[in-house]
Formats: sequence, C-alpha cells, structure tokens
Amino acid sequence: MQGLNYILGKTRRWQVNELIEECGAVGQALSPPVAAASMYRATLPLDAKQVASFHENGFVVHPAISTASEAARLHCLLDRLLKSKAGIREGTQFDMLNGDDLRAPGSSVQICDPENFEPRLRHTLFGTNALAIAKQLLGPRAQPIFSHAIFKPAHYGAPTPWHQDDAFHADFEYPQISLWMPLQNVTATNGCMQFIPGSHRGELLAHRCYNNDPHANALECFAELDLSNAVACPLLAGGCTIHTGRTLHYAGGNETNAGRWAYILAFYLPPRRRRVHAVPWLELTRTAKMARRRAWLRRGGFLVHWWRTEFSNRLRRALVG
Ligand SMILES: O=C(O)CCC(=O)C(=O)O
Repeated sequence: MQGLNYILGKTRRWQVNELIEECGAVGQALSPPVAAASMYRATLPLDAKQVASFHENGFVVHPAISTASEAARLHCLLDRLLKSKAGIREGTQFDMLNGDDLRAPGSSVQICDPENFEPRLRHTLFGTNALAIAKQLLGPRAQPIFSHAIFKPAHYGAPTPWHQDDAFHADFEYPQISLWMPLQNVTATNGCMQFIPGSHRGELLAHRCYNNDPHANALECFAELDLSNAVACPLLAGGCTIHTGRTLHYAGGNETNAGRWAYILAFYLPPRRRRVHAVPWLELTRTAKMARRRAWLRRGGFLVHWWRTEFSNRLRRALVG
C-alpha cells in the first residue's frame, strides 16, 4: 500500500485514503496470480453430446460445474459485497433497471468484476472449470473477459429483459460465451435463465435501453420475438447454463422468500480484426453509474483501474499459459 501512496504522492491525502478504502482489495490483489490457477483442477469438461447441443442451440445446461457448498460460500461473499456497497462509488455496483436511483431499493443489483473487492472469488472450482469449458468451446486461446454477479431480492426481484449480450459491445465484435451459475436452486419463480434455441445463428437484433429510459443500465431487445419455443432452465445451486453472446436470453423475476444470486463468468477470443457493431442504443445511454465512473476515474481511480488491468492481464497470461 505504501507503493500506492508513493505513486499518488502528488494527490491529496484524502484522495489517497478514499482510493484505498474503495479499492481495499488492491493490496490483496498483489498476491501471486498463479496461486489462483493452481488451487483447483478442472474436473468437469462437457461431453460430446453437450458440446453438440451448445453449437446446435446456442446454449447448454451443465448440472454441476461446481458444488452446492462452493455456491453457498460464494453466496456469503457476495452478500457481504452487496451490504458494504462495494463498487458503488466507482460505478461497478448498480441497479440494472430502476434508473440507478441509489435511494430506491434495487430490484436487480449487479456487481461487475466482484473479484476486485473480494479476492477469494478468484480461487474457485467454478472459475477453473469455467476456463476449461471455455477452451473446449472457443479453443485454446479463450480468455476471461469479465465477470459479474446479479442479485434479485426476495419478492420484488425484477425480470432481466430479453437481450443478446453482443448488444453491449460497442468496440469490437468477438465470440463470447457466458457461464451463469446460480448460488441457490433456481426455477422460473426466482429467475432461472431462459433461452431461445437457435437464436445464436441470427443477426444482432435491435435493442434499446430498458423501457426506453436512457438512465436504465439494462438493454432490452426491441425486435418482435417468437417466445413460443423459449426454454427455461431450472438448476440446482452449483449447476450452470452456458450461452453465446448472440443467444437471446431472459431471466424471470424473483417471487420467492429468498434472494437470488447468480455469478457469471464471461470468456472471449480476442478479436483479430476490428469489426465494429452498429450499436446506436449505446450512444443514447446516460446512466448515473457512468457519471459515477467518470468522477471516480478523475479523482485518481484511473491508477487503480490501470493496476487492475495490469494485474488481470498477468492473471490471464498465467491461466492461459
Ligand atoms: O441473471 C440474470 O438475471 C440475467 C443474466 C444475464 O443476462 C447474463 O448473464 O447474460
């Protein structure tokens, strides 16, 4: 931490303290990344039938990528991050649907890259198996690109609208897959994932901000969809669904008495050529979390961001060999 203070020597003391408080995990993040890679062995790749089903439908269900006990441990860690509002000030914790009104109780709260705030999330069987599966599906150059966790509170957790993840890529076009693991059992009543089989073979469809509100963080597909063959995927804690960036998907609201957590790891193949999507809907987005992020970066967060990027590049190199 002294090193960080030294680097920030020209920054006012309160800013340093604020940064350290916001990024408490930076010091711990200095622990050698290789430890994360060696702690677990991949145990559960997909069988040939599952791989074929993934390519045919654009998604596949894996009943046990991790264990119920690991899911319970991750549930506790993420509960703590939610309670401590980790990432709020830097714009990486926000509500996806309510216009990010911090005074209103979130109906679908997202924490991006939660490992930045809780390094124990880097050491998981889920992560190890997810990387092995990503390499199986995308090839040996597959790399982690980001992670996020989504919390839907008991009774009023809101549905995640139908969308394609590719609609969020403003910069490059690249093949991406997401592994979505529920941290408790999920069914259609507390927000399991639902997919439209074969939709990954189509184009990127028109999207817009949720409810056409430029302050909402979520996107919704704005094309006419045939939902008659949508498939809901109930799962036990520690199972997972895997989908491509183009597959249309949705998760229902949470009508049950207990909160719903999902932890999602996304992988991609780095793009060889720059192929920019036409994503006019992203240009219209004006969210509160974007403003918080800009302010945080200006206050010196850019140094933390730089360090994390360096660190995660090292981690990536260690993981992919
Ligand atoms: O968990 C959810 O509510 C939706 C997750 C999702 O859309 C995704 O992982 O791409």
